[in-house]
Amino acid sequence: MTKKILITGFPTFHTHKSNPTESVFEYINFDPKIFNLEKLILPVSFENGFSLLKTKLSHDPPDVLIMLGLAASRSEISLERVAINLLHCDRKDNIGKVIQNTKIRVDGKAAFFSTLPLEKIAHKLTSKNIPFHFSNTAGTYICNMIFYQALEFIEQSKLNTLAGFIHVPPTKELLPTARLSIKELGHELSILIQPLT
Ligand code: PCA
Repeated sequence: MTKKILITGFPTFHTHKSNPTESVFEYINFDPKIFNLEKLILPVSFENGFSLLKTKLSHDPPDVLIMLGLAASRSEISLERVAINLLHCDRKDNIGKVIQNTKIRVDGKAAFFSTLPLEKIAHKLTSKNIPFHFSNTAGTYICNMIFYQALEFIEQSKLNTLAGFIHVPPTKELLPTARLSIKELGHELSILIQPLT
């Protein structure tokens, strides 16, 4: 059976003029005989950020869920290891809301670990000389929130979906001094997903 991979991204937020995770899908190469790739754009919203993804996971769970987000201050792919039960940011979401010192789920677990095979992915990226690092924090803003909510939902619903979060660096379209164009980022992500198929 062909595997289903769902990749999520976000639109522009904060002061950034674009978000590579909104458009990079067009540059990810894959063989549709081996796996199906679907994309879903999630709102940058504390209140509604997870609802679309929750509906998708409830009705049509993929084999693999890769959540992408922009980490504007990083220069390479970050393999996120852990989502924590905390929201704390000065930055508004796209609705204008700020949340600080607040748990995502009052009585929830402190954290969830990514269930993607990160070591396998790291090995593949290394073999292709693609720079990356392991990250122990996806921040305390929307990306961490979606990461936490998705892993909690998958665990509670006993889904077989492997899921994790990948932060991507800004691309040249966003920051002229950036290392990568959106097309090159698409190439790096095409390599990253190979071990998941
Ligand atoms: N990055 C933000 C939210 C949307 C995005 O692409 C984050 O790291 O939380």
